[in-house]
Amino acid sequence: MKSLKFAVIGTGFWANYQIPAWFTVGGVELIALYNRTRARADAFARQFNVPNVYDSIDELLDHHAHELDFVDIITDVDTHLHFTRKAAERGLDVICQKPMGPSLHEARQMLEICQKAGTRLYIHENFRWQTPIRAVKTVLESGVIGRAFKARVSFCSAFPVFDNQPFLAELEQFILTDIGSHILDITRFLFGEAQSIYCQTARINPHIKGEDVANVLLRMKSGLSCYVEMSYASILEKEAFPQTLVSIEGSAGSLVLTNDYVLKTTTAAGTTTTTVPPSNYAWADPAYALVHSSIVACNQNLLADLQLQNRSLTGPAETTGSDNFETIRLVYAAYDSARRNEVVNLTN
Ligand code: 89V
Repeated sequence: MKSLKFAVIGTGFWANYQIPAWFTVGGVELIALYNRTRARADAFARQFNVPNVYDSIDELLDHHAHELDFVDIITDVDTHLHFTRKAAERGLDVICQKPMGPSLHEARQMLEICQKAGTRLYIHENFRWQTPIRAVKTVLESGVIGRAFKARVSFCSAFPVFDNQPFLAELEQFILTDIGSHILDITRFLFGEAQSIYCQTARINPHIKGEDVANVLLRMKSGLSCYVEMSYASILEKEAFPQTLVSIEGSAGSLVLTNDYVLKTTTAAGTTTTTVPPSNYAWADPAYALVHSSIVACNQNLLADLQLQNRSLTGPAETTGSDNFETIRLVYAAYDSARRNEVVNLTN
């Protein structure tokens, strides 16, 4: 199968890992880079041997849209609609970094623009692709713990995330967009769709603009009750960054994904313990190894869909634009609930 040609839009922190992850997956050719600051793009071009560099998206597309198959947008959330529109208008398929958009309205516009242009929109949402989360889903679907009725999905950390991503400290809406877009997607991946949501938020860190704590209670359509907690203000005995810890109780047992990728399954027969660590890649940052390894799995899934010649077929992609719209809908419903201090019904 011929390699698909793509351009990377945005050469910031995550491009350091998205690009090598594409090279690990293979089957793609990186033709061009865009960054608003050309010097940053030049540095990436030298590092990754990319032939064409631009600080104008229009110039990049004027020169290369005819040969490109897709673009990989790895920019700040406020520019996702802009770059999605630019690519879709040239008939290019789009992979866009999470969170999908800075509002539900802009996320919906991204969907509509790509649908109108007949191009495919995918969201690079990789937490559901983490090895431990796939293992939790396998145990859950085996039926060994019976019908799940209660769960907790937890991302609580004191990791200095603003050191690598200073723009996060400027977001008026921080942890629900940055982490909620991840772990609410894990919740949907494990338990399906939600019918109601209640959320409380707080800002503990005085040096940031947005909330750094959010506690969310979901009632899923299955009847399961799920507590989804996220914090970058949690000073705990064991720093778990960037792990998402999960506990699920069912009618025949329970499972716990705890620190250091330990997965315990308990039934009347007792408790079995396994470890489900991520793959390691030489290009990954050890502090982010779990996240960086999931970039490869996510890119592999999206590439398999992009390679489908028959565009009318429903491909294997899990985090399509329309699927991830349901995740971002939970993010902004959580803000709505916190603002009103009310339960928000999602099934209208
Ligand atoms: O992957 C991300 O969205 C990052 C992190 C999880 C590190 O906060 O912003």
